[in-house]
Amino acid sequence: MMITSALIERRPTLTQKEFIDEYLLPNKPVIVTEATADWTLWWNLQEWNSHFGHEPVQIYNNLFDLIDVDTLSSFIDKHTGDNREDNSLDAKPYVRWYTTMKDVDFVWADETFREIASFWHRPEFLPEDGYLLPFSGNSSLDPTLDLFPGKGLFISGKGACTSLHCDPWASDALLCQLHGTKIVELFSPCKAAALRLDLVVADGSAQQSVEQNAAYEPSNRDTLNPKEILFIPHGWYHSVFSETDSVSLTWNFVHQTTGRSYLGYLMSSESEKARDVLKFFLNPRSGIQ
Ligand SMILES: O=C(O)CCC(=O)C(=O)O
Repeated sequence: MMITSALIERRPTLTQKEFIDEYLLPNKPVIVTEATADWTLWWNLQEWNSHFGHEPVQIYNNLFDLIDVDTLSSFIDKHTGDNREDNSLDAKPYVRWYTTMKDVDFVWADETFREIASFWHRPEFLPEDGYLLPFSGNSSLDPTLDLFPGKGLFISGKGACTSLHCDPWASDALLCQLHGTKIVELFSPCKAAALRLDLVVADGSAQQSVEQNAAYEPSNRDTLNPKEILFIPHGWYHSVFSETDSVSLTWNFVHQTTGRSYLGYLMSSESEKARDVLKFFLNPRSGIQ
């Protein structure tokens, strides 16, 4: 099949105004390459293991179904590096170690994020305030400290993937690549209907038939490298393949700039499914540390 997908636009840095006017408002993906220049979180898997290996983490399948809870060191031993247990083509387990997203006790990553807070900072292109999700009122938010929906560490072995999906809550996302490389495919919202989405989302096996059909070619296909930040706009279906063992840091948000789509989502029956998460993040204080 001829691949004609475009690369994702890359910018070294962006001001907040440039980010809002050129990407957030027009709902367009971008990779920012130098916004993390002074972060110091470039740990390899052994370093993550030595800092947090004893911690229990959330382990998911190729989408967002929780399949296990195990220690990080056990996951790293079994599913990464040369000792990788699983060389089959089956979906490989994936650590998606989220911080608190609803009012229940769980193996959330909150404490780990507190411990790494001094090793990174809010990318300067991202607004400090004006958030609708989490609802921040007049306060500013800091992703190193405050809770955001979908905030977490994604840790995966070579060959693991996150199958085609669209992020919930009509939210935008940042995916910051800390270690290893990932191949990212993005489908613009105008392709959504053609993807027969309910089938693809409900059953990861449909992914393959989508990939084999030229009509479903991604709008963009690119490799996300260490230190780069990918902006994934709301309504864009995407899949992500770990080309190597990988560590990423991610969070979702809705800024007032995209409030109109968010309002449409809140008024739709779709938002019913996310009632617990919305309730948690719409309480002005619950996400703010
Ligand atoms: O990095 C990944 O595997 C998945 C990232 C993603 O798709 C997301 O955060 O929505």
